[in-house]
Amino acid sequence: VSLQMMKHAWDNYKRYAWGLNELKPISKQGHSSNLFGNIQGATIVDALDTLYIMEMKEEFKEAKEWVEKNLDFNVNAEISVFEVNIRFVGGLLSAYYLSGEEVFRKKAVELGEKLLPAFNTPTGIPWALLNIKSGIGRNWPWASGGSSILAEFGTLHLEFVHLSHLSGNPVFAEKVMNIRKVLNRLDKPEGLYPNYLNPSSGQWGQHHVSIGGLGDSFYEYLLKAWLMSDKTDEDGKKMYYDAVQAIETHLIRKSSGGLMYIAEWKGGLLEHKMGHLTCFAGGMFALGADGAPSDKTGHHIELGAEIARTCHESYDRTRMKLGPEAFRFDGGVEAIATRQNEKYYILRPEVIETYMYMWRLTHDPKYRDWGWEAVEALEKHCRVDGGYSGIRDVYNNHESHDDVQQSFFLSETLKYLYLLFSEDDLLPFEHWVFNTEAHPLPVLHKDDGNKEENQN
Ligand code: DMJ
Repeated sequence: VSLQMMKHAWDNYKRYAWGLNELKPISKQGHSSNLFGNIQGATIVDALDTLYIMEMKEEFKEAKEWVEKNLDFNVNAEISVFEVNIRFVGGLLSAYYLSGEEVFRKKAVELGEKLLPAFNTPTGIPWALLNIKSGIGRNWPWASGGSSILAEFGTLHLEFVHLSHLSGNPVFAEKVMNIRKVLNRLDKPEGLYPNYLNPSSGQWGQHHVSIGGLGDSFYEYLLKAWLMSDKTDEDGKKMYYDAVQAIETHLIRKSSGGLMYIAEWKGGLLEHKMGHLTCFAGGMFALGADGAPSDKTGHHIELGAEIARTCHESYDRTRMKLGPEAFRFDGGVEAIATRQNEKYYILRPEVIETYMYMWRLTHDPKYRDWGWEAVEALEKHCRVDGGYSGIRDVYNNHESHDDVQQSFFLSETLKYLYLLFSEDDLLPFEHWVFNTEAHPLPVLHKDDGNKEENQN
């Protein structure tokens, strides 16, 4: 089924928005996001590995030809360093490792080089935004006193380690190792990492802590850096398990109805809200269970299972059986969105991602059942003639479509669904880690002298 869904999403993108970043499935035209400046083709690059894994050979070939002829980084554009890294660098790296086609390696390294000026700050903590022609960087104007964002500068590590591995140039890995060094020098309030860090002063901005938006994939990349290093990156390992300990003590709570959730922390006060983005943490806890210190393996699996259950409830308690952007545990509600501007669903993957990890790591059939419920809901409410669209209010009787087919729907949501219903030996966890946009990167085995090795 996910293959049919991929075909529908891809064919319509091809028909109405080919070469542009994303598809508007209702108006049947292209959608350009300023996150990628005027770099084009986000959906193509994000979808490459999904096409490959699903054995959509014709489509993969067309996509590869587009990359060869048209993917161009010599543009005067201000881009989001994080978004371009996870979608474009990540997508190209995976396409290279899966297919062995040199063009993807070349483009990934070329783009990596374009991103390097972002690190030209007093501390080496990179800017959020970068003009890839002039090399001038800056931060989001809304981010606490000129700060960089934890989930942005903390989500470069996997890709940059691979860029060094593939190019033979150590500079990429050095840049991300320095980020670790800066973080390790700083005092952390209650052992937690604030979402904001000033790249000039090297001091924390506002003390907001979140395992959802602004924080999320920083934690994910600590764990995955350790796994990707064939469990040699002891620093990454320690930082991850220490952070989880602090998260458990200060952020994880249980509602009176018995649902475990991860709250947000603002200068010591809890906001009893959990984002759809936070739901990825169920899969992360389960993935990290095996290496958990002092016999805590079962406990980390249990954390994953509880978060999966809560996120499933957030879907089940809506009219459309698709989860809201954020849900609350206060004012008499549990796992329900109460604010109108938190009721949307934009084809995000995190809940299905967690089902996939829980399935692989426990084989409890309920995770496939839950994934199937999501498939049915997507088909019923998000599928339209011209592709798949997000929904403005998942509690409503009638769909109001937002008219965007996000590129991560092809790279993540559909890939994780496909993996959920595949055998465990398709991209086995011993050999692959997924970047935060679901692009698989090979584990760099200790005895792995051969750069060209293809672990497919
Ligand atoms: C994706 O780009 C990535 O999963 C990122 O980590 C968070 N936001 C979207 C999906 O929701």
